[in-house]
Amino acid sequence: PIPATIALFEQLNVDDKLALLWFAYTEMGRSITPAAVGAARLQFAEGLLNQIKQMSQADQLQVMRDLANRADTPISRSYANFSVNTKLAFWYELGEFMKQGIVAPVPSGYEMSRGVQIVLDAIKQLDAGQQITVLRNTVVDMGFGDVVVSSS
Ligand code: 45D
Repeated sequence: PIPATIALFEQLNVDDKLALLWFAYTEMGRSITPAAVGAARLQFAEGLLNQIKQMSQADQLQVMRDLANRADTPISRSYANFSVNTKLAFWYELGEFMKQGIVAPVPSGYEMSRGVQIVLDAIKQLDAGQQITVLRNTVVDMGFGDVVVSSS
């Protein structure tokens, strides 16, 4: 079920990928404590996160689209150098920023597409460990450049 779920995710368009991450974060993020995500891990992502904080809302969204789209930008290149858990921690932190109003939110009336719903439902069927594996796989290939082979 894990490879199939990842394959479904890969078929989504960029905005649907962002939407899927967002709903996965809002629904599963509750069970992930910031302590588990680890301040130490976020240290590596801090420069990028601070840069994104300073941007206009339109640019913030563009950065996230570029990452999901694997566009060749300086930020996408920096992101590609993170370990997989730092990539997850980075997205988690962006989700927190969105909740706090520091990063542009998803519009309140936004409704997920059928494709997003299908992938979200597939993820919900998995156990917690499998869900994290799927999420790792969704974020690991984002950004631009060589994928760091590391499980840390
Ligand atoms: O207008 O280190 C749309 C542990 C279109 C422990 C949009 C772990 C319409 C060890 C695209 C919808 C295993 C716990 C707008 C780590 C529209 C460790 C915008 C794991 C505006 C790291 C959409 C951590 C946008 C885990 C902007 C599992 C969407 C972390 C943005 C999981 C979505 C984190 C964002 C997840 C989603 C974070 C920012 C799933 C963030 C998701």
